[in-house]
Amino acid sequence: MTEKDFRNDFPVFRKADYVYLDTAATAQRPDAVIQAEKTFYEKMNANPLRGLYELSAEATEAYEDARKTVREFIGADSEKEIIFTRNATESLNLVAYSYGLSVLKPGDEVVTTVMEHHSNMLPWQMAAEKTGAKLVYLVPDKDGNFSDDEIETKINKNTKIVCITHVSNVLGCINPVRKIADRAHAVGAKVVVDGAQSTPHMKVNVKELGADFFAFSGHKLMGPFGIGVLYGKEELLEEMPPFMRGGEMIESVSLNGAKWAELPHKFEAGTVNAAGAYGLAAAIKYLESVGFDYIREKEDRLTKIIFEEAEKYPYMHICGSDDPLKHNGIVTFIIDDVHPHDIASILDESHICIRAGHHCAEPLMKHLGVSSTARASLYFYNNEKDVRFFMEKLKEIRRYMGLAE
Ligand code: C6P
Repeated sequence: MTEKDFRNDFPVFRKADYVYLDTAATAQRPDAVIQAEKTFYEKMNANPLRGLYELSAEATEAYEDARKTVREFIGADSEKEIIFTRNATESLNLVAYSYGLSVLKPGDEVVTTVMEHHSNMLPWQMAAEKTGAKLVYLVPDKDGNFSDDEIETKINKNTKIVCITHVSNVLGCINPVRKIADRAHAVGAKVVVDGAQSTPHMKVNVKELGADFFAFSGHKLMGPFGIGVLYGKEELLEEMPPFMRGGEMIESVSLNGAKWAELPHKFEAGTVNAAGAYGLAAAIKYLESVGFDYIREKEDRLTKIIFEEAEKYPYMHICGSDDPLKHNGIVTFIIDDVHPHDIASILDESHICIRAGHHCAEPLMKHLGVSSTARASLYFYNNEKDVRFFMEKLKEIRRYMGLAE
């Protein structure tokens, strides 16, 4: 595939030649997204869904058009199934509070995995604690795979909800969501998918995945901060009580109660982030113009280079699969005798941005037998120069720390 240089679309890369390897935390924003948010505030700024004047109608139209773009992006049936939230975390909390607390009873089981981000674990711990349901964890092997036996045994007639990340933010593995969803549906359970790390990198179709709920954040796919999405099947959302209560989520209110607004507004209490939604739609259009084939090919090629270089460096140990093509552009690693925070700080001196710590996945760290790790995560705007420079600097770190090379 021909190498395209998208870096020029990003103001941050025009400012300085950052080696930005932290897209799994948040992506850089292209001009198209920054400009879209600016355009919203310059040309259509008014409180949407409320005003009876033209400007407010324009803001409403921009907001609802963005919902349509999101619906098409993830292959949902109806705009009623697309709820705008602040981020994936809020989307997952919405499901746990609204659906989880309504359906779970003592003795029921919620199945999740040891590799979940805290955002798809803590809401379920809360729901289990409040309802007397039990949390059951699927345990992956070192590559991040779940055995058939693990899936068949732990997802059983007691299971009411299965919550799984589509792509791990640490191991980079793509989980077999469809297979797990089929098993969950066979026992009558619903499936909640955390798509925070998949939507920026691959074409997602919520129906093909078998997701009953699917959550993601705008900022990880180059959209603005503060806008996220929850997809939910219409029939489930219809039955669920609101998560938050206040303005715009009602049809009528009396001193004794209220009648909720139609979907999706029932779940969007208060003034909505219309500029964020407009920016998110611009991000989706930009992402689609880059193309998922290009993104996959580029990330795989660059990940392979990191793995080849790591082979020559005995002090570096990569978590997860030995196959670079199973990492979805995420390379989490440790270097013998060097704390991951030192790795990140030393690389920062060369304008290389990586993340270090537990990546909001402490139980997974424990499972891997480490307390923290360093992580480089790639996107299509990275290039061969980035990854070669990163590996060159990485190999100097032990010497820098006064350790044997
Ligand atoms: N992971 C990372 O560096 P929010 O913060 O709501 O936008 O996304 C939460 C979230 C949920 N699920 C997964 C799989 C994630 O990776 C994240 C965010 C970032 O890995 C920040 S901790």
